[in-house]
Amino acid sequence: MNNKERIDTLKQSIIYGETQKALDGFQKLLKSNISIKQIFTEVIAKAAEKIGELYQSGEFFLPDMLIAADIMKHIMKILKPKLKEDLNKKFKGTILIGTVEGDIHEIGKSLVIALLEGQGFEVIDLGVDVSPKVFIEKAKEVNPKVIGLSGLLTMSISKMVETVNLLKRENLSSKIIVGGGILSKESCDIIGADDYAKDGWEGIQKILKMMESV
Ligand code: B12
Repeated sequence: MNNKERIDTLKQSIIYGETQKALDGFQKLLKSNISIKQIFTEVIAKAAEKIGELYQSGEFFLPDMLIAADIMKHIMKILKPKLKEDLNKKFKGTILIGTVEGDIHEIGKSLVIALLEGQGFEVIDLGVDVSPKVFIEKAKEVNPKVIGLSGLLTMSISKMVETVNLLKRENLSSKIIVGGGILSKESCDIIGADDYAKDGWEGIQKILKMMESV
């Protein structure tokens, strides 16, 4: 197998959720003369892009996306320290993300994080049940370009309102995006966030645009 075939095989096994095959293929690529940067740009970023397209076109469903995102997360864990130097050179900015206070749903947030990391963003995950105070303290400390609030419960909307109000009071330059099953454009307007994403892929597209405008 030549390098191009190795890259294509790994990409396909990530996209189609063949976990063991993907992890084996990744280890083989690490031992080859293919650079870490190439693995990142030609495998991970391309696979993330393709998964998003398949999901948007209705060929992929959530479980397909979740399995693929999990494989990418595994690979990124090993790749990230090796990539650090390259990533720092073309640093796109930090994203702070968490599920708001009172809400412990984390699957959607983890998926968004895996997709963002697959694209080479630096993501700080505050976890779940994150109080407005913790969002504000961390935002002041790291000055993220984008802050992502996740929430799946109806009551999470009022927590988002509270968090966004406090963040705005701090006059931070960060853009705020909200996401999670119950949200809509209308609730986003009520919350006062800059934008809303209905799913992870739309979130990535919107965050990319936000990054350009900050
Ligand atoms: C799994 C689940 C749980 C699990 C969570 C496990 C975990 N570790 O996350 C458990 C069992 C713990 C749970 C608990 C509860 N749950 Co629950 N849960 C669900 C369920 C079935 C799936 C949620 C899910 O993971 N979806 C898949 C992910 C991928 O979708 P997603 O989160 O929407 O994320 C996508 C987008 O929204 C977006 N996105 C999400 N976050 C973000 C953030 C940003 C920044 C961006 C850009 C995008 C983005 O991208 C993601 C990927 O595409 C839903 C029903 C449903 N079908 O949604 C109910 C649901 C959300 N739960 C519900 C409820 C009521 C509860 C409980 C109160 C139940 C109870 N009585 O104990 C508790 C609440 C606990 C708490 N305090 O949070 C209700 C909420 C109703 C409401 N409107 O308030 C739902 C809708 C079920 C229902 N129909 O009644 N739950």
